Amino acid sequence: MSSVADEVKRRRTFAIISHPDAGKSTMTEALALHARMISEAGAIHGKAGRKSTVSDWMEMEKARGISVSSTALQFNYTPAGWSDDDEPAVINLVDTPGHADFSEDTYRVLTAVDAAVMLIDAAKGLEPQTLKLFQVCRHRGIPVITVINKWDRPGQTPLELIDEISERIGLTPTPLYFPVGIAGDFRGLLDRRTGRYIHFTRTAGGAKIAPEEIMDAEAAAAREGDEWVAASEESALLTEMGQDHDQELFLAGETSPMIFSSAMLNFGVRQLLETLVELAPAPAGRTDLDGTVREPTDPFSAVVFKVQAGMDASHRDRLAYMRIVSGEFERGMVVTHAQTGKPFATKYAQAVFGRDRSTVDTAYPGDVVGLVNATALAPGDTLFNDPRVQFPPIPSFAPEHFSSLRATTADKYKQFRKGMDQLDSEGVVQVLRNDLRGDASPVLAAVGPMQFEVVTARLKSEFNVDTVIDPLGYTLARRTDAESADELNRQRGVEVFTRTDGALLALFSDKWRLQYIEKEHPDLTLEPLVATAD
Ligand SMILES: Nc1nc2c(ncn2[C@@H]2O[C@H](COP(=O)(O)OP(=O)(O)OP(=O)(O)O)[C@@H](O)[C@H]2O)c(=O)[nH]1
Ligand SMILES: [Mg+2]
Repeated sequence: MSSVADEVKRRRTFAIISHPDAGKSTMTEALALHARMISEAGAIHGKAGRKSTVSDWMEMEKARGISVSSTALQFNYTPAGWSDDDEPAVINLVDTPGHADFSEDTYRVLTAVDAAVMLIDAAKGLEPQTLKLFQVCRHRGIPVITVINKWDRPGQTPLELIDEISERIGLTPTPLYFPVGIAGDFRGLLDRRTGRYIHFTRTAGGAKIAPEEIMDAEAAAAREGDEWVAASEESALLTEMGQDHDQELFLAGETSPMIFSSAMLNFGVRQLLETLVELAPAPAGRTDLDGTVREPTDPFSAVVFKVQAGMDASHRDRLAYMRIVSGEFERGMVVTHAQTGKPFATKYAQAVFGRDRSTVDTAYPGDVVGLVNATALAPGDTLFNDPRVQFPPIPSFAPEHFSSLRATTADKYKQFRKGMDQLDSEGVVQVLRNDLRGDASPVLAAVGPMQFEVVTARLKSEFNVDTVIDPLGYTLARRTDAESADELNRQRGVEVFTRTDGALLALFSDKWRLQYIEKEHPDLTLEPLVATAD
């Protein structure tokens, strides 16, 4: 039997993050292909080429081609240089949605991983969400590996992209591999640490692993001519500027190893996977509410970072995703739920691979495990075996969009109510209620309006209820108390609600209204909600 310490050493747990459309789900799929978890990229091939990826399984995601929810995948991978006797590396990967409206989900994932892979579209460079996410990673001390993706399409030059990141983010890229061929003419990668050249060959539709030929500099120069010379010179320039990989600086968040890729053609994907195994940190301890660090080899503990239902049309169960922080997990073990102090049985524990799942019997720090029908669990919760531990909660974002929701027919009230409770507990939106509006038309509070579309789409597909959304004229919320509620309700442009967690929220039409009321009634309780990640 291997020890917990050995198991920890071979695990890597990371999120793939980026501005929308940089290729996260395509890269996730490419990584799974390289680990031979799927035999072809593009799970469904339609006329228009790839239709969906292993991580985008919700109807709305398939229809729109965007990810609206994060998805976890676990797989084993044996890097090229490892022998068959070595236990493979265990990869826990979470594909996140790029759209800002779903950034709360992405943020929760970032509280549960040890590293992040940041994708950047070679043509677009830094985009608004890229900047925000880099800041979140810095703030949380998450080391970042940067991937310049879509190198098969025309884009900026490598040095332009590197400069942009250094200057605007203050993070120094240290490319491990340098592209040979300009963006749009992707021939291969110069491995800057060995000086060798990796030439890729395209496969039909990029469905299979791209064959590689590895050669020395002389053979590369003979084959690629000026393109090789240009790559070598630019790489030498980076070395002169001190932009070579340094593990300590990477872990300290000062530098970021960089790779160039085409997730669509499967170029640079093996290099990313091996970089993750070689350089990304293994699971580390986590600081609890008292400031004590729970080390990976301590008794079992885990954090819940996501709750999601409706994965399977035939059984609408609810899955709570926990990331194991410490100790060995054995299915069936009875642990304690820190928030309630109650025992929690883990009979139905599953490893997840997109929408597929399989029973998991043992798991270790870094692993993401799904607990089925864990209705008591919410994002941010802690599970443990003695000694007791509780990790800090995940702050929820301050909503800025508010709409009322109602079913179009009265006869489906029960399903409507059930569906709302479900989506509320997952944190898809926050649900607010007051006596005036009644239970039939709760108010939904969201970070971005696309969350409302997810609500209507899921109420339809999972609960068979047609609903309509009516945007309300409120733009910001403050936490208040029972003493202040009456006065606030008398004010124009203000309405008080109870959130499901019991908090009283006052909604305001705009900040001027809020400022005016604060000035006129300085005695009222009006506290800002926990700020967003920025
Ligand atoms: N040419 C080219 N297209 C790519 C590459 N990677 C992804 N794409 C395409 O870019 C589009 C977006 O890809 P996704 O993988 O869905 O992007 P994403 O980052 O997951 O998007 P969100 O989850 O919505 O943020 C799709 O049409 C992909 O086929 C690449 O390396 N080269
Ligand atoms: Mg995606």
